[in-house]
Amino acid sequence: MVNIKAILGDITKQGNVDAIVNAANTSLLGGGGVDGAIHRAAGPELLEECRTLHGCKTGEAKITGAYKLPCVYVVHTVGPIWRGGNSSEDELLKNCYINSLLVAKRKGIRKIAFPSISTGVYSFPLNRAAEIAVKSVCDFVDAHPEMFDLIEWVCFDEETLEAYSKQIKKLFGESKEPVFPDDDELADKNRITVKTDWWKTLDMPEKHEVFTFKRTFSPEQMEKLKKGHIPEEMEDKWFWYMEGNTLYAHRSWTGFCIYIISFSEDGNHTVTVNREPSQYKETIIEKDEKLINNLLDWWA
Ligand code: AR6
Repeated sequence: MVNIKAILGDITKQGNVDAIVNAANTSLLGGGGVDGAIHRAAGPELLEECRTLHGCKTGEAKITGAYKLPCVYVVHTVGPIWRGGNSSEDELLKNCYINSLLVAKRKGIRKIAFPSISTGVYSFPLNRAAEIAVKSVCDFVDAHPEMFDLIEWVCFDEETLEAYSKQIKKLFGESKEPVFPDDDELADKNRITVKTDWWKTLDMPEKHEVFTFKRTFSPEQMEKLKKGHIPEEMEDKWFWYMEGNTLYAHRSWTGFCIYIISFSEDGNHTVTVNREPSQYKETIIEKDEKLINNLLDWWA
């Protein structure tokens, strides 16, 4: 399932995606805003390649290499200039997103980052642009659910982040802790398949405990566990993911994996408890066992 999110940042610094999208102009020969930043970071070869494309119409998209940028491709799309709303601006903005995704798809791109197209120099009202952007991407993803792993907006300021986050929450719902929604459909929408290379796990400290506990899981519960979970805010929240039959449970953004649970087919599972030495003084196995069972009730 695709992970759709908005983050605060500079799109030229995104190394976790295969492609970034440029909010260009019809000449494709560079400009200000995010376009200028992308050309500066990519180096002059990007302009060289853009010259061979002979421009791009509003709402359409073309693709180039990324040169010195940390990703592989740049998709160039041309957003509409805001002229009051009666000049097909909405439709053209929607086309930017759809055509960018189609062009990316043809190159086998699975992770892509967008800027907030048209809301800078081109003056498209921010909330309206965010609504169209997120809706267009969601419709595309609904029609092609297996095509992308990550589609994100890299927002340059808080106001833009807020606008896109609001729309994403509206369409995808907000994942809540510690009670997972009863409604299965909503619960599934909030789940993304967590990838193990999204963060760094620190080496296990010398002091750690190991114990076993008994519990059985239905195949459906196992499937849910296998998807993993990342809360929207990472600070002081649980997140987990599975690799093979082993579940890694982290809390917050620290690199320490607190519980490593190796599931065994005979129902006797092994837990390794991993304390971050400065935060946890001692391990009381009964307490850990209780907590793990509570967490598994919630996660499975
Ligand atoms: N990373 C992410 N977002 C950025 C960055 C960055 N490094 N820099 C700016 N933004 P704009 P448009 C944000 O004006 O409205 C150019 O001259 C910015 O804060 O770049 O589609 C082109 O050549 C805003 O939220 O694009 C065209 O002539 C968003 O990116 C024209 O501007 C879009 O702002 C296109 O105008």
